[in-house]
Amino acid sequence: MKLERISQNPILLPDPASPWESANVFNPGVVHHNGLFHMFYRAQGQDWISRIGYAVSTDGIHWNRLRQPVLSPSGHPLERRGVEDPRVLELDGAFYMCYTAYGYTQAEDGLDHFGGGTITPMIARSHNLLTWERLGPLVLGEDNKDHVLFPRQIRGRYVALHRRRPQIWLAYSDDLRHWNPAEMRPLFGPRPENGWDETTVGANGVPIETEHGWLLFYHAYDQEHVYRFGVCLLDLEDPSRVIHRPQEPIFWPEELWEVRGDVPNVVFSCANIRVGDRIYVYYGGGDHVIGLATCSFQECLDYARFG
Ligand code: BMA
Repeated sequence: MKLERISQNPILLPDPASPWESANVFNPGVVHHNGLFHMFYRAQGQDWISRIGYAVSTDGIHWNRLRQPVLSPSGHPLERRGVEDPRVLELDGAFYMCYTAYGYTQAEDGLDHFGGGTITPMIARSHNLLTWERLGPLVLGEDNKDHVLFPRQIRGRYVALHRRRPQIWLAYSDDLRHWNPAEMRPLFGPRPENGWDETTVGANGVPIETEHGWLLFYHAYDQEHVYRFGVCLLDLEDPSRVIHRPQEPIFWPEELWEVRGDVPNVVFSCANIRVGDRIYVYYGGGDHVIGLATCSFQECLDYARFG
């Protein structure tokens, strides 16, 4: 099974006339709600700080962008270098955005120190998709990202995936604000003998609920730092149980704008949404532009079960 690009071209490009999205637009999260596709994407402009932009579409391919970002760094040292990689979903009647805060470590002298970067998994909530309220971090004081919420409670609790290098981990919460570190568990890690997912793995978009389990898209890179996507199936009521994890990747960089770019050989996805009988996988190419690849829902599920 392999994802198919909807075209040989990206679907969203940087805007040279914009101060905040002139350099790169990439790694979007997408929700399909009331017949509209809402896209939240990471953007970088002249100051090289990441902000989250917003665009809306009726077909998921052609977009109308908002001129201002919907989320910018808060001013807190943990976000001073940017807000990145939004994964967005609807849950219990509200919208949630899992994003990565990129910051400076502040030393005792109170000054920012450029050398030490902090990477913090944050969660924000919205009721209108445009104004976002920060709920707080999933965990503090460690390099942790690629976090995403499951789209419903499981056994009465909120569940998130996150990445403690080099593995994907699970976390549990009763209120989406407090995530007890003592309950965090590894889900799966890289497969050292397996080439494409030998080094590090992380979750892509919100897992898709199916009758056979949670369909999880994930990314991995190898020792050459080439990013690829895979899929697997998790138990519906106990997502710490991997039902099946196929050996082969389903997508990798091939187009020039994926192989080159701001960072070479990167496809990086924060959205895999089911629309009817298809899955739309939105991704950043080369940390520079946004592409779309799709597959049949049924074919993908069969591959995740038996591939
Ligand atoms: C990851 C994240 C992504 C990025 C990828 C490839 O660590 O920073 O935003 O797309 O690296 O550079």
